[in-house]
This record gives sequence, structure tokens and C-alpha cells, in this order.
Amino acid sequence: MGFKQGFLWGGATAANQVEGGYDEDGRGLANVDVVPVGEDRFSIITGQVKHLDFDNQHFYPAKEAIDMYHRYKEDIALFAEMGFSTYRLSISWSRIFPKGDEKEPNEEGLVFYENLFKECQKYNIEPLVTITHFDIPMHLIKEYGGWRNRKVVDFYEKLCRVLFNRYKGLVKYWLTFNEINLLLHAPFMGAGIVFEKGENQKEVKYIAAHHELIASALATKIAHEVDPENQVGCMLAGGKFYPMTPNPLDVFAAQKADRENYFFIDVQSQGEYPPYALKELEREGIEVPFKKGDKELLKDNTVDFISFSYYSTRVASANTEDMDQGEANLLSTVDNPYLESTEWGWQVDPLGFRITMNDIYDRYRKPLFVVENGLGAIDTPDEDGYVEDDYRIKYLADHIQSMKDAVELDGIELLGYTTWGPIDLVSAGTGEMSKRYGFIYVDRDDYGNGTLKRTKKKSFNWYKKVIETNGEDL
Ligand code: BGP
Repeated sequence: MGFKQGFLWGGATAANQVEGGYDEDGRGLANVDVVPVGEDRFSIITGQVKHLDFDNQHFYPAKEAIDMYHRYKEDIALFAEMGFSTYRLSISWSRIFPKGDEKEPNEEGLVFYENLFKECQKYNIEPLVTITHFDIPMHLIKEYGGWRNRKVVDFYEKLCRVLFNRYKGLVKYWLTFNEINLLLHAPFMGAGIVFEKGENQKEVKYIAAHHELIASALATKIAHEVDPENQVGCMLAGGKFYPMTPNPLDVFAAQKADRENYFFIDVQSQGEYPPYALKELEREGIEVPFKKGDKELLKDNTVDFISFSYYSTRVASANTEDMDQGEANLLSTVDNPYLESTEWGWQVDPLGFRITMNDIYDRYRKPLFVVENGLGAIDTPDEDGYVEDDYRIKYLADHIQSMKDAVELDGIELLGYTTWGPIDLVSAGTGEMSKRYGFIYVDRDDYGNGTLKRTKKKSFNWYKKVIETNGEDL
């Protein structure tokens, strides 16, 4: 019993949070390069920034990140030592097409990922590639307005064709958009959207959403055409909403919040807009920019599997004033008094993981893939850089147990599990290094100091043992 033979174990990262080398080998600038740490951060992420100063860039600290661009061999060797059978990473679009709308791709960018995939192959590590992880070339934002413009679908399609052809035989598992549902909460990160004064923001978001959904279906189609072995998944920022009380008004609020999250996956998995979304958009006078052929494209190209991230459940109240975003949280929630919280106020709920998995599986009946889960914490290394992260081990053991229950007791089909940030990386929410997730400590602080030396934490050997025993020994 337990996890099936061949279950994929590993970890997940995103290009801009690990690579660095932001201007090397022809890479262009991207949205992720201009999100500063500090006060303006949230307003930029949510697209509310009044004027983005394109010529006077504020650089995201991921400018150098953990320098994986130059150290990927060392890092992949460490992942292999833990026994990874998969490694989830993302492509930096502007390495491949520095501006996004060029005719020809940048060979040096392609070579970087090719070498990286070959390195994975050396250790029998199956890459799981996110095509865009909160990432779009800056030029496409400046000149086209990001995903609000249908032309961006063509540029994305071109990117996909290049990737699928070039990496045929090296990569089989693809994800089209990271946490696609966060577009509604973080439109600059999710879709390169900067709102103009007075525009209907919800309309802009749903137009961009339609374009990403079309792009995702096109990617699925092309991936299957180029290589029938390709498996394409969608990616949801998961986390079930609980009602704050049994009051039907709260229950309804929770259902509404869940639907808002599932909207994207409903389309990607079932191939059509769900009736509740069509009705709501119609009521609000928002027209979805369907073009001829879109409906068929969506219907004929649904995803092969559903991937999702899970950090926490959330709580919904009919009274929206009860709900709060807290620090660096994109989705509003009410504090759940039955749960403990991390230093960043993310509530810890291993059973909620099983509840969320059941919810997704009941809804779609497609294989699931957990592609992010982990604990962001402040680690204090000793003089040798060693961290005794028993708190992380506990968090992960509890969650893996819950995932096992979902497989063993509920019968969920699960392809694999990748923890978020197997090596310390830059946080997407805070833009800082001090929120750490890794099994591997990286000597780097929030101000860019440190040697970047890698040191195994206590959890390194623990996860190694988990993988060795296929999840039996937690
Ligand atoms: C997800 C993102 C990741 C990642 C993670 C942890 O939303 O897909 O990029 O960073 O959350 O969030 P944070 O970095 O804010 O702790």
C-alpha cells in the first residue's frame, strides 16, 4: 500500500527566485525584475501601481538570487543525493525571447536549460517544467499591455513551440501557468497587468484570464502534437475555503471563494467555461473576448493532470470586513482559531491538505500532482551553517502523512510530490531571503550579503530517508 511504485519525489523552484544572472547571455528584463522589496511591493504585485517607472528599474533582489544560473550542477547533485526522481523548475521567458516578440529565440538561453535538463538526465531526475512562473518579458508589458492583449497569446505559443521542439526527449512533464488563479489577485505577477485610471479592473483581469486559458489550451495541443509522450498539467494555488460558521451565508461565501479559485481549472480540465462564471460575468456586463474557434480549442485540449500548491486552507465569511489579507498573503481569509500559524501568518493545516485533495479529485477525476508544499521559516544556522530544522521536518511529515491518507484511504490518483524550495530561495511574497523553505541552507541574507555556500540542514537526510522508503518512514 502507500505510494505507488514510480511515485515522483522531488522539489520545486521558479527561475527568478533561484537563477540570478538577470542580464547574462542576452536575457531581457521581465516583470519579476521590477518588483521591489518594501512598501511598493504589494501595490505592484496587485497591479495598482500608478506609474511603473520602466526606465528607472528597481531591481528585485532576485537579480542575483542564489546564483543557480552558475551553480546548477552543484545543486542538482545535492537533489540527486536526496534521491529526487523529479525536479520542478521554470523557464525564464526573457532568456529565450529577451523581448518576447522577436522572430528568433536566443540560443544562449536555450543552451542554459538544455544543459540543465541534461544534468537532470544524468541522475535520472525527470524535469517538471513550468513554462511561466509569474514571468513575462517587460517589453510585452510596455508595448502590448501584458496578457490583456491577445497578441501575447501568439508570443507564448511561439515560446511553447520552441521549448517543446528543442527539449523533446529531455522533458515530458509541463505546466502551462503557475498558480493561474492568482491572476485575479496578483495581476502584475500573473499577467503583466498595470491598471489604467478608471478602468474596470475585473473586466481587464477576466480578459487576461481568457487569453491565458486560450494560450494554455494551445500549449497542450502543441505539446501533444510535438510528442505524444508529453503530459501537460494546469497549476492551481490550492487551499479549500472553510465557512466561518454553519450560517448558510458563510457557507455560500466559502462556495463562492472556492469557485473563484476553481474557475480556471474548470476551464482547463473540463474544456468550457462553467455556468456560474458565465452568469456572473454576464450580470456584470463583462464580455469574454471569445474568438472563432476558441470554444473548440478549449474543448479539444484539456489537461492531462491537475497540479496544485498547498500551504494552507482559508476561511470565508459573508461579511467581507472579517476577511483580511495579512502580511504577504494574496488571498483574504479569516483567522482559523483551531490552527496554528507560521511566522508569516500562514495557517498550518495538514488535514486541510487531504480535504483540499479530495475536493479537487472529486471535482475533476484526473491524476493530481502536488507541486508545492512547505514551511517558510526563519532558520538560525550554527557556526558551520548547520540548521536543526525539526519544525520543518514536522510540518512536512504531517503533510506527507495526510497526502498518504488521501491516496490510501480516499483512493486519490497521485503522480508525485515536490516540496517548495528544496534549497533556500528568494520568497515570492516578501522578495527576501529570510523566509526559508530549503533542505539546503544558502548563505545569503536579505541585503545580498553572504558567500552563497550551500549546507545541508537536518531535514536533508530526513527527506532522503522519506524518498528511500517511498514515504513509509516519516
Ligand atoms: C507560491 C509561488 C511560489 C512560492 C510560494 C511560497 O505562491 O508559486 O513562487 O514563492 O508560493 O510563497 P512565498 O515565497 O511568498 O513564501
